[in-house]
Amino acid sequence: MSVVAQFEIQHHQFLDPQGQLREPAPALARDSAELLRMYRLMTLVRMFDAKAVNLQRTGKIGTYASCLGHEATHVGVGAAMRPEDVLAPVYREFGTQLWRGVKLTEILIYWGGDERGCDFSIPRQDFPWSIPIASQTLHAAGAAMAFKIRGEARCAVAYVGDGGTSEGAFYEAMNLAGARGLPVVFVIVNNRWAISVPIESQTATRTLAQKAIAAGIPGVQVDGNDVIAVRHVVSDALDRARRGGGPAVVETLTYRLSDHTTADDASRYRSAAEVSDAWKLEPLIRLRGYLTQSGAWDARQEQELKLECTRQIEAAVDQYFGTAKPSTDAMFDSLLAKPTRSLLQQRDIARRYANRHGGE
Ligand SMILES: Cc1ncc(C[n+]2csc(CCOP(=O)(O)OP(=O)(O)O)c2C)c(N)n1
Ligand SMILES: [Mg+2]
Repeated sequence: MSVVAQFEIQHHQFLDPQGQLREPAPALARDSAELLRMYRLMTLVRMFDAKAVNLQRTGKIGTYASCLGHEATHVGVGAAMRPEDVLAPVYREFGTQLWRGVKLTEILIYWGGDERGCDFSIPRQDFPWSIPIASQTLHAAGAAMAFKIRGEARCAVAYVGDGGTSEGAFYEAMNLAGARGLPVVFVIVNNRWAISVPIESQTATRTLAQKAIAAGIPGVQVDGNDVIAVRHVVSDALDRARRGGGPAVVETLTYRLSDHTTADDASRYRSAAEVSDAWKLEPLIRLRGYLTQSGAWDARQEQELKLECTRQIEAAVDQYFGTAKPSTDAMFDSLLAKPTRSLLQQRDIARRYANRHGGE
């Protein structure tokens, strides 16, 4: 007998839950200007998320998927990417999108049920939100294949949830990326739950990162509530991919502090004790603690930031309320470059229906 393959999965954390820095830490840990930029966006994400839940509760938007607790992962990944890269999100990752230039109003328009919310003014080449879980990993692998064929120094980043890693599409995307050495990074957001299915029932694997090994690509795990670690590890993976070193999988360990969506009641399947334990690890307190201890942040700045975020959010909500409704054509026109005959027939039926009902 001989051993023909062995592997190990590394776990990275620099900021512990108390906001203490573990050494050796990357240079980013001393760059307060950049850390503050990330902290500001994480705070905006947290506050906008709460507003979006309230807008759903008052009937102003449709079902909404909160990202409460995921802020460090989402902002860390956004900050690691370059503008020319391409993001293939699922449905929670607007923190990454905001870093890349998507507008708060566009996010509200999308969750208000309007396709135009996916037509981001910036970044034009990012993929829209994806509700079918894991399908976006294939889109990202396809985009990465195009970059490689064209000789462009760009990368694709695909998000996938812990639940999404059980889908065939995820394995197919990793396999293609590995076989062709594509410049794509798959970020698995392991928030421990796939609606009501806990990670323990989802898979028997010890880590989700090790799923990469079967595709011949490196997998690494990171504390997803530590924005320094997320950004550092994803930057490394992207740099390698950009230099022709091939794909990577990064598993970020975090927790979904909210319900799955506004249509869910998580208290029916998980304990209050588990959730309150998870709050002790959440990402904002941790980064704020570190910034405060290093003298880069204080209570007055915190208060001003919250006021500024409130102003920004209110302006975005006003703009959303002031956006004219789409015509019924919009949902058909954004589907295919060359609509099929049956799609055109459906568009006509919708037009007649809208005319009869005064555009409602
Ligand atoms: C292909 C597909 N199957 C089933 C669903 C229904 N569904 C919506 S969310 C979800 C769970 C996803 O969990 P996870 O991948 O962990 O992502 P999270 O919601 O935790 O971010 C499922 C099964 C879906 N959207 N798409
Ligand atoms: Mg999940």
